[in-house]
Amino acid sequence: TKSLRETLKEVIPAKQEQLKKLKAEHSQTVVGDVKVENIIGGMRGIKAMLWEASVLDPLEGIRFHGLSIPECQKQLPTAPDGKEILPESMLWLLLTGQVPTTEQARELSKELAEKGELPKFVEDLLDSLPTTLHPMTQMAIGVSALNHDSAFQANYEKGMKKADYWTHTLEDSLSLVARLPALSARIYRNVYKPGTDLAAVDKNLDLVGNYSNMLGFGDNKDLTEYLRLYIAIHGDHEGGNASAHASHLVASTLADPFLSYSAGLQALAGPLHGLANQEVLRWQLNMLKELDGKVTHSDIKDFLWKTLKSGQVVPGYGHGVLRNPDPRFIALQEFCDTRPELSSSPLVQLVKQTFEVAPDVLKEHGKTKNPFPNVDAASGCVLYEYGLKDFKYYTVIFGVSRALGCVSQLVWARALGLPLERPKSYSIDALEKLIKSQ
Ligand code: CMX
Repeated sequence: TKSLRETLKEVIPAKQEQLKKLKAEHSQTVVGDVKVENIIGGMRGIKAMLWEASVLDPLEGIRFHGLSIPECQKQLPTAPDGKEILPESMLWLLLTGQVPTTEQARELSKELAEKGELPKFVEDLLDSLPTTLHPMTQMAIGVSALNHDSAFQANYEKGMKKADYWTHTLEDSLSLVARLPALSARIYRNVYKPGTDLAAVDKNLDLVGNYSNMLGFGDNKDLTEYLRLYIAIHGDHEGGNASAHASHLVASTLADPFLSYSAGLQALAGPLHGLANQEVLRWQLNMLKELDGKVTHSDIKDFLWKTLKSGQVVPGYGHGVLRNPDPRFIALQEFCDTRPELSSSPLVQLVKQTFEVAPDVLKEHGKTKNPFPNVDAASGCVLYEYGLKDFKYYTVIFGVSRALGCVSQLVWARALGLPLERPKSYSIDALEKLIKSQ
């Protein structure tokens, strides 16, 4: 069986060659144009980034190295006691473009568990933060501080060769992913369960088995399975989304994976991005309370209009790229359908019923380009039903997941020698001048 490092050593030269050929033959080929609406409209639709691990189709949703979510669910190894995708398998796929064998996935689980302890100073740093500080801010601080031990930075200072960049980036990336469960669980303990014991990293458990255990939910096998699925399928969503793009931009300065991913987390903490899952739950719980158990389609419709008329967005609906229901939302709904305790929950039912009503209301409202649910519409209600009710914490779980894609791209960016990002910007005056000169 080949190790992760051996597999990467094999696949990287072919990709380097492919890019070299593309550059030589097509550097001047035009693949799109830039309109003023793109410049003032958040760069939507501009084809401007190279991102290896996944590509998002507006109608079909995400594919990881060509594999759709249902294909990943069929092909990627699971935990020994589980049926859901193991995030380690997803990480292997994102990094190498290959489906790992069960043995390869187990080896990666073992390596991550061995590297999973936090340095003492990071534990002390997290313990010193006020519990009123948002868990996402704490996470970004903790991840940033892990750069103390960055192999990339240490070797860069020693003057390493460019050809060695990716190997040290890979070591940092694995160390970052390995430490996220202990880091994130410590934040959870400090904020929501102060004074309780925190389990140590168990060398025999997979990444999420450990995470769930350290969160205090180790006995809840259903929640652990849900977290595996959630973390695997949130892992990457091509490069232009705010967290991936922020992480990629910072990485393009040759900042190490810890600093780069800390920037990704800061972007994830915004309400239009990762924070939406906490907003969805708050909003659905309010709806449940206000409708007082008597939930009909017409009641949901009225509630949706009330939200829209008060000038707020319907959280969990809409997307910058997608134009259909998000396949990640569908995968999470299917998880709920297979478990009686979830399918009978009024909250989970309400999420489903909202899906039956909201697209038509949003179409009638007429603003959003995508009236369908994104992944955040479903993710929080399951956590809530399984007893993880602290919804300010939910984006941290997204943050554990999104690292998989961001670090995979970082390894590829170093292996392919991608340059510093530096797009051109214009002031309004300069843009007007540019338009006149056309
Ligand atoms: N409810 C009401 N109005 C919405 C809407 C929604 N769910 N989604 C978009 N709109 C509005 C926008 O606010 C915008 O209005 P203005 O013209 O007044 O500014 C208009 O429709 C056009 O927006 P769009 O092009 O369809 O959407 P964007 O690409 O600008 O934004 C997103 C995408 C996700 C930020 C937006 O749909 C939204 O705010 N959704 C709710 C929050 C959410 O669920 N975020 C999570 C996204 C998933 C993730 O990345 O984590």
